[in-house]
Amino acid sequence: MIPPQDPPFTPWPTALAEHYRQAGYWRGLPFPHWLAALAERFGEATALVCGERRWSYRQLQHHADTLATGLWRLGLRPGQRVVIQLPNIAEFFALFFALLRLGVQPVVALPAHRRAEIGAFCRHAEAVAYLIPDRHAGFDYRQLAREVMAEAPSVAQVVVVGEAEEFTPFSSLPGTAAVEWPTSEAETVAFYQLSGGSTGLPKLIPRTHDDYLYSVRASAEICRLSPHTVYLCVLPVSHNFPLSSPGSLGVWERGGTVVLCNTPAPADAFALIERERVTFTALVPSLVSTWIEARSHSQHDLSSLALIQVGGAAFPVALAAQVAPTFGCRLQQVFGMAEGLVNYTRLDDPEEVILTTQGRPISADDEIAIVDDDDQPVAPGSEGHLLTRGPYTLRGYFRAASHNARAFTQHGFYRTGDRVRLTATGNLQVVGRAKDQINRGGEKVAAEEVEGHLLYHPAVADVAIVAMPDPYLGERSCAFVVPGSAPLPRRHEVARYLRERGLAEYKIPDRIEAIASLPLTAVGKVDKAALRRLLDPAPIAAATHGSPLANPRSYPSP
Ligand code: OOB
Repeated sequence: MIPPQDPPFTPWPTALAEHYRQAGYWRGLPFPHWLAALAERFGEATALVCGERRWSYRQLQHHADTLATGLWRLGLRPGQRVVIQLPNIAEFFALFFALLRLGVQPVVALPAHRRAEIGAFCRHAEAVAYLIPDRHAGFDYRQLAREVMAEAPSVAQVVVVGEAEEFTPFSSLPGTAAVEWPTSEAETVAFYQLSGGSTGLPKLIPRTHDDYLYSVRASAEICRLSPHTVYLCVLPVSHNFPLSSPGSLGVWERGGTVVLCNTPAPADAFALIERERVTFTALVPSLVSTWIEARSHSQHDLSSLALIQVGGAAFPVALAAQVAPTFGCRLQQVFGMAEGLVNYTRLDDPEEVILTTQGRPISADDEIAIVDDDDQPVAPGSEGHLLTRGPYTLRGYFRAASHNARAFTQHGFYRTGDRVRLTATGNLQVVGRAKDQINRGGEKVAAEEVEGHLLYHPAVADVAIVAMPDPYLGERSCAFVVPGSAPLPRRHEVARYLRERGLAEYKIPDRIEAIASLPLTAVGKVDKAALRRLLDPAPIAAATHGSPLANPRSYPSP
């Protein structure tokens, strides 16, 4: 049996949990049993395509089992946590399911994360191992692993897919020794998603077997997936959107095929769509722009595409309207969060709903409240803060008691930080955000985290980071800096400084502005709305570094 959970996991209240079971949402099925049932049911069908490799459902399960044996031999034990940071390659799933088989809880990082993020995840989760590629998109993850090990003493093992150097090669793991697998309880934590965050500290989102698999099953139903579905996974494989909404897991739930695309270039994605007769994919809005632009000079046959999902960031109506005509397929908007709640427009919704709203929740038991600053419900149709609770929305972050006190109401509603309105058709429209975050083409930047790093710079006396509108990414970030005694550093110097501190590239401010002092609100907080008003509305070009999409080294993520 798996040892008891860390007390900081906040379970659902007993009565609600019972209701979710009675309603058939939670089925008591842990991931390893789920995968075994799929292998039984869909056996020789193709589950996964990665380059020239094709794994059947049975092979996927076999890889997971043999790897679990190897991880056990390496000393991994149930209840431990492991940070996994892999790009869109088959080994991600083999290792993810192997860890779940062992009852070890993966913490799924994004390939773009660097020392500051990975070090913080490893320390916070007390991770015992770190699983990486050798190199990806020009970056050497083994060097990162050395730095992480130096600052996260719990990390005793590093497993490398590829050239391992001093670490454990992935290729040495598979074993056949019979190991008595532990039984995971379906209502316990299966793995941790990462929060987009709005504070300086990393936050881990516990996802249970029961709650996650419910969201996967219901999403696959809403999207009408079938054994004929061929899904192109082009967003980072571990992110909640391409993993479970319905994503790779939803495709497997229905016996379909997942095709992994490991580069952000539209030409590569188009070639895979043509070769594999892809029917379905998920994109962020900035990637939609890139694809539409690339489509005009591409000869690829994309006629197999039946559905494109778009989510992760605000999606302008004018852009949404171009999807169906350009790709000859249906559009679905998705408004979700790694914390749980996912909304979809439905496939048979009127065009107006699909183009202008972000849909409605998965579950009849997703409770939605739209409230004012005093937590009072707003008038129907008015804008307000979105609060939610339900059968797959977390009740508390991992080991974050004081943050949890603010992030949830006393009745267990999660404060999403999003501002929404409910339309007359019963759909949500995301109209803005109250959380102190920049949504940079779907990549979430917590302002406070970056401000915290910048305050260490000797020339920075004070700093505040705000979002500025961007025609391509939706938003970019601008740092207003109150210079200290030294002159204000130039943007590339700031970028170099933040890189040296180990911050992911997408968090580096796109623009730096000097300001004599930061404006304050009546209650003495930095007035970010006033700072946003100071920004030149003209799009900035020369001052910025490349977008994650234009830059082949990094990936867009929702
Ligand atoms: C998805 O998950 P996260 O955790 O990276 O980010 C969640 C946040 C939301 O709270 C919201 O602020 C923003 O991303 N967001 C959207 C949006 N979808 C997400 N803002 C406007 N319009 C949308 N359609 O991004 C995510 C997780 C599962 C499915 C889809 C997206």
